[in-house]
Amino acid sequence: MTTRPELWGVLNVTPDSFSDGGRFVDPEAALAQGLRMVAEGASVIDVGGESTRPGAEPVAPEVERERVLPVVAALVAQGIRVSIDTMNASTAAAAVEAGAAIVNDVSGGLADPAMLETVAGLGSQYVIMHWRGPSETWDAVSDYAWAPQDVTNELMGRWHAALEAGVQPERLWVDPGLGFAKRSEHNWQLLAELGTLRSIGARVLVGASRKRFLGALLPEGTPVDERDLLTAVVSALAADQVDALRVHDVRSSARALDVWQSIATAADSAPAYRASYVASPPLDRHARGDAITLTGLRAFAHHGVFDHERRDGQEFVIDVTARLDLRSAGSDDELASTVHYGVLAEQVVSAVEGDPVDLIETVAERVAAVVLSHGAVWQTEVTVHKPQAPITVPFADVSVTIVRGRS
Ligand code: PMM
Repeated sequence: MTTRPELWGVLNVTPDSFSDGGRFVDPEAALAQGLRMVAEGASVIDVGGESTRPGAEPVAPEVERERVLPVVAALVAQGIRVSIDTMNASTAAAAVEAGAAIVNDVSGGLADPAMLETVAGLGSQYVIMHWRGPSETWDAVSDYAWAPQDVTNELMGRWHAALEAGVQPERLWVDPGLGFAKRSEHNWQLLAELGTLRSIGARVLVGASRKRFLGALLPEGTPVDERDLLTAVVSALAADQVDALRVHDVRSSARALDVWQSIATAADSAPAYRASYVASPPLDRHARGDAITLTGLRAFAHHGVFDHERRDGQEFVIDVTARLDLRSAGSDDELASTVHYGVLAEQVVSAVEGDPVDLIETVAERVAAVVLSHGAVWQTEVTVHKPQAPITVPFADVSVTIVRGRS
């Protein structure tokens, strides 16, 4: 079952944010905008009091708190789930005290050394965004060997730091930080390979909304809010891979998710037999050919339609191919990132040696189910050989092969 991602509405109570600077500085206007975004489909309002726009003046934490706290409190009083977008531990603590449920830290705990411990004590959720430093350093730190892998590795480091500080894993989110020390191509690469981020095991938030790499697709001088259509397209295209999307215009992204959801629901309602022969390859084309293969597994069992086969038993030989994305295992060298072939071999043999059945087709289905019980495997090919089958003419081997996958 496909789950629709949440929409987090951006509420910048700053005089100088790049996309909506100055519009919601007045707490009443901010509350009205928050309520509007919730009515349009936002389940979280992300309140920020310091612009992260390149060149923006840093804001003292006291000023930041003066801006955000009345707005956080007013939204919370309306029963709205609030996230506080801050790099300052003191602002995070005050906002959670005022009722915020999430701390969204664009620095992933790097800007304020007190942040991780503070969050650990607060009990709130915590968004670790990918960050390589303040905007004035970006020119010097925007090189990546391969952005999806580098960003994932660096986020993994921050994720471990958060765990070490005492934040429980179920409270953590990760965010690739689109536009932060990333050139245009890096943002597109990250969007193309969001699956890599999922390997961290935390929920994934993505904020593409109105960012410059989208604006680069429009004629020069196009107003920033015309990037909302492009943002909405990103929302729909990323929906399979993320848990939440941080957007300024909730309405257009909610509409885009309606379209995505209608397609996803139709896919879920496909008849069960479809799953038995159609497998969806990973969205990521780079991983589609990856596989673990076991050949010549031997099992002794009592399958067959003849009495002597049931009584005496015979040898069955099994070949199995399990297709799964092996890139994380290849980069982190961790057994936990793949399927243990020794365990898989034992499971296959034990499935074949189970209760006797008439047909090797049935044995093959049993083996396929065992292989697919490993969640990472998206498709399996199983061949069951019966070299001593009761065939009255000389023969070398007889086998059946099936290909099964999850839909
Ligand atoms: N982008 C901005 C600010 N905060 N937080 C997260 N988690 N992810 C983002 O991509 C992100 C963020 C950029 O500025 P904006 O508030 O004007 O969108």
